[in-house]
Amino acid sequence: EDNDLIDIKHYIDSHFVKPNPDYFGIAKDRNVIVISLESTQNFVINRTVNGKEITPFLNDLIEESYYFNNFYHQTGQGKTSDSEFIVDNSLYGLGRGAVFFTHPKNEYMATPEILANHGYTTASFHANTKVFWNRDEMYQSLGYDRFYHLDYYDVTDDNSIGWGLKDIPFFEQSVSLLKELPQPFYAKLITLTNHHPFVLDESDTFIDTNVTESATLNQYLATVRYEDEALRLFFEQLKEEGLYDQSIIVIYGDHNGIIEKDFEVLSDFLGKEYNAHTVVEMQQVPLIIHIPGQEGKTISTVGGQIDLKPTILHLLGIETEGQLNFGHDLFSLDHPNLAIFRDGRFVTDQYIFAENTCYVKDSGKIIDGSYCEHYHDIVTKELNYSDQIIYGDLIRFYHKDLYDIKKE
Ligand code: GP9
Ligand code: MN
Repeated sequence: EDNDLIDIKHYIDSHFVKPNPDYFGIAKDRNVIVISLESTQNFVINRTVNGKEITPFLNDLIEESYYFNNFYHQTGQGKTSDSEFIVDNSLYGLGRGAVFFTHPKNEYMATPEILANHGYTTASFHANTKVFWNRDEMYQSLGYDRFYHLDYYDVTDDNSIGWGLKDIPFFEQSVSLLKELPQPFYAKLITLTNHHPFVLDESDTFIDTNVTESATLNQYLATVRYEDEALRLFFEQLKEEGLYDQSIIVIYGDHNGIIEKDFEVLSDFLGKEYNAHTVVEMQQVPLIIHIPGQEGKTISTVGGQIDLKPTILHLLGIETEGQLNFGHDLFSLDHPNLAIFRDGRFVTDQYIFAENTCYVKDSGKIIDGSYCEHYHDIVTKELNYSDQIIYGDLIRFYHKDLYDIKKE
């Protein structure tokens, strides 16, 4: 097993890309507020229904943030928990099952643990039972000091819908908890209202979204609009509590909300042909990195959730060279522009590969498979290596040999 690790480490080390010096450390010592947006796909950004924006707040926010408009979710059956796993570890989830359930006792080297070693308080906020997705157990292995789960929230019939506490009261109550945390902190907040079956109270419905023949898609657009309002209020509260200026806010979508049965309707709604290329595009989720005091810009690097760990650590001025990360800093000028999906599909700056077909990324035209061939080896290798790390619990060797030595 030690030998497997040596090969893997060699592969990762040889694919390391240097941070961009213009961005390295620009958020040093700031709080990090990570917001996982339930089922939020990128197509809602800057789109209107009946002349009204679906995400008016986010549309304004991206004008003063780093907005990644070529960013993909990479989750599998573990849904939200997979996104959490990928984001915090820069490892892939598993091809079957959810790592949060199958390997919670492994040794990891996750962002919260690393930041705890740098004096950060680390916490996750989510108004569901602590055992859901086995979070209470897995969070300990990821290095979260605190988990504010259902028991910490005041949940009533009035302030809940669907899966539980609505996003607006969730953020309100979370701010009260957040302001008590010793700073700097790494805090992850996970929303819930925009979850299938996308139910909403009349009073929380801000736009008329009866625009497609899919009731699910229509309701989805309305719950996304509600989530956007919750974010707007959350930013106001951060400012009121004096938490805004000394923080950076990282917002990403966890995975698709619209599933296969509605792909065709969604393609129509987006004005696209329904094919494997369009379905890959649907795997885009928003990534917004808001750094108060910085203008930001739109960045079109092709990346995925796997890239967030090195991206965040580099913004905080923490080196990641030598870590076992499959992702790359999204600000790096040498980012490989590759997003690998768990099922082997992938996106590059030029091509999309899906259903054994190579497409030109921008036009959607089918081209000779040889154009995509060069990537197959990398894709297979990365997914296999990541699986080996998880199934073999290989990071425990890494700790022993390298990580602990580095810490001393
Ligand atoms: C549950 C929430 C939703 O706590 O994170 O989980 P999902 O079904 O999206 O994986
Ligand atoms: Mn989810």
